[in-house]
Amino acid sequence: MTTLSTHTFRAGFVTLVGLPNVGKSTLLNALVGERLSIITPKAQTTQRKLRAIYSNDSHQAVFIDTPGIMEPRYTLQRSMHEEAMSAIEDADVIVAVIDVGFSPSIEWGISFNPSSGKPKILCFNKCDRISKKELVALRERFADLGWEDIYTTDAVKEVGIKPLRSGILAQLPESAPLYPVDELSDTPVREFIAEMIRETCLEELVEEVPYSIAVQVEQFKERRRGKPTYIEAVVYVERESQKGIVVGTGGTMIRKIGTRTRVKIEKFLEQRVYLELRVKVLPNWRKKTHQLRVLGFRVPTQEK
Ligand SMILES: Nc1nc2c(ncn2[C@@H]2O[C@H](COP(=O)(O)OP(=O)(O)OP(=O)(O)O)[C@@H](O)[C@H]2O)c(=O)[nH]1
Ligand SMILES: [Mg+2]
Repeated sequence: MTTLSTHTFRAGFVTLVGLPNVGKSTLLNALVGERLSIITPKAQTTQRKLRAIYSNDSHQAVFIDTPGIMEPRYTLQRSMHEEAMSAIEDADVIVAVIDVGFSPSIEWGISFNPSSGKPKILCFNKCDRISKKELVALRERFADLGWEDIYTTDAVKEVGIKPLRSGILAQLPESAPLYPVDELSDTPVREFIAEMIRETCLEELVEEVPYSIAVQVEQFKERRRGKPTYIEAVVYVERESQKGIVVGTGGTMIRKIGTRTRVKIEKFLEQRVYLELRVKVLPNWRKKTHQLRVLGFRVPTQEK
């Protein structure tokens, strides 16, 4: 006798949202179990949406990482802001991420109230930064505001990830899988590589320079007979003086960025890589709609 399965599949988009630097990308990577989104100690690391897929035999969550919410001051920041807002619109489940050790983030959580009737989950991240007693008080404060689903995590040490993931999966709507169940992301490999280069730039450079950087991979050629994959990328900066800093005396800085990124790419692709980096000036690209379009960013609505 055959028994019909009564099992319903659940699938949907899960948007992680919050202020810059609260740990959204670290959480996304922990939730899917792969390092897909770049992470740095600097705010405004994530500039566009990134989808990362978690599937098991009954659920599929398509997690969307977003740029941190902020008051935008120039075209790139307006683009980033709209990316975050549109990801909230796309969501079936919204996860508001708070850095419990950072009071503006707590204040943001208190005022965050997406008007949609979508399921909302609150994540108290960086729980290692405050005491248990403070966490209990915070939980009471948010419960009083009507938050029912609250989870506590340390995304770096991957503490509390499993209960958070289960809580999210339980809120997904009934649906067939949205992506093939063995897929991890719909981002092309070239974009992952460009992001890894930008991550190293954010790690190695200081002040305004890392924020003036955009990266494009121009060539990605897999070669036969055990030869390393050939990757050529351009690191764009906004001014000639920044080019000098990124190249470094006698090319030392760009070589360091290249070597460090090559190690990351080789780990990610599980193959040997030859990475060629060039530095070019694209004057004030962050403030120019046309340049943002060319570099593949969302063009802010008012500037289309
Ligand atoms: N102590 C501690 N640090 C954390 C935790 N989660 C993330 N971090 C650190 O916080 C910093 C920012 O993490 P990201 O994941 O890049 O934060 P984000 O919210 O994606 O930041 P943006 O992309 O800039 O909006 C990094 O240095 C992380 O290692 C945590 O639970 N505890
Ligand atoms: Mg991020």
